[in-house]
Amino acid sequence: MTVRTGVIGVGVMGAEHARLLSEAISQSELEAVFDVDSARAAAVAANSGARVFDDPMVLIKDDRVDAVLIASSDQTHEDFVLAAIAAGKPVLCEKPLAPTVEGCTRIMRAEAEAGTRLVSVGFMRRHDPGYVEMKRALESDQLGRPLLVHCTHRNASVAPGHPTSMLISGSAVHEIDIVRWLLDEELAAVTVYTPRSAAAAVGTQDPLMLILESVSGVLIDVEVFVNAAYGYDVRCELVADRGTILLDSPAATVIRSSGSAARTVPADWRPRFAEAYRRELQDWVFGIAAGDPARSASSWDGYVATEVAQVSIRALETGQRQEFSLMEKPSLYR
Ligand code: ISE
Repeated sequence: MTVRTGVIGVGVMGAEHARLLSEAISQSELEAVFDVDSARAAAVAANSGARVFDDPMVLIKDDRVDAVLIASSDQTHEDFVLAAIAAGKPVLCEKPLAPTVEGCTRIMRAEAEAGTRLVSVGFMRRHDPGYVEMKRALESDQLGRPLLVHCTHRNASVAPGHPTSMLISGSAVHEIDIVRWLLDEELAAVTVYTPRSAAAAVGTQDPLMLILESVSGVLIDVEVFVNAAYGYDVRCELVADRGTILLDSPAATVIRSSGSAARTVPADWRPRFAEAYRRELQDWVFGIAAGDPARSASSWDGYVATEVAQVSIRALETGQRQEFSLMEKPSLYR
């Protein structure tokens, strides 16, 4: 079976997903695209032969669209995900599933009413070979129980006035998801620290330091620094009873010259997570073809990420440690 996908939103990430679906993914065709900027949609379609739609809701219902990928602006996600569920179609939604907890809850309710899981959330790090290897090492019991996780998340720069809350809801949300997935447990509480702000950070408190506590007592520190200047850098070190595992920033080459050894650092997340995006889409398409359309991050994971991010923003704003109180996990996701 070939899975024909319609992509809604072909900005930076959506255009990359569209390219992968049309060129790099097996059993996949890019069938349709929509973007609020019709010239952008036409440019993507011209390279792939996809049809351009001027109404995303018509795209979702179209008979030749088997599955929907949503990479439009955050506040539009909920309506498109709900429409895909109503049409009975698998849908992969970029994070956040919805910017509000209420929106995520409505999506979980719609999926429960449909009686089947159709929604995947684009937490691509779950498909990154490095994180997959970390999880495998933890599960093998070679290292014993996890005790601490040290996370670093740096972007080269953001636009002036980037809201400080976005350091949590747009960036640290990846760590929130990946540590839940690695540790296979929920988070219990958060404290957010605000060190001196970087000279390059205009109108933004940057960096932030989050200290998350897991239910079983693992402590996780997350440095989020979005004006790090030198490039994009994501690292993670897990400390366990009998050893540690370090996910370093990977580099294809090291240049040794003039008395130094230099590794290149990517400019942003697209080269760093290129393989993760490819594997995420391939696994999604193979899952749909095999009748198992939602085997990655679920609506439940999307809900938890939004809930934890929102409460962490409250911790930032109040300067107080905050505890998470998640709703009971619906049976569809157990
Ligand atoms: C961006 O929106 C992403 O999702 C990237 O993966 C993340 O690393 C970056 O910090 C965000 O701004």
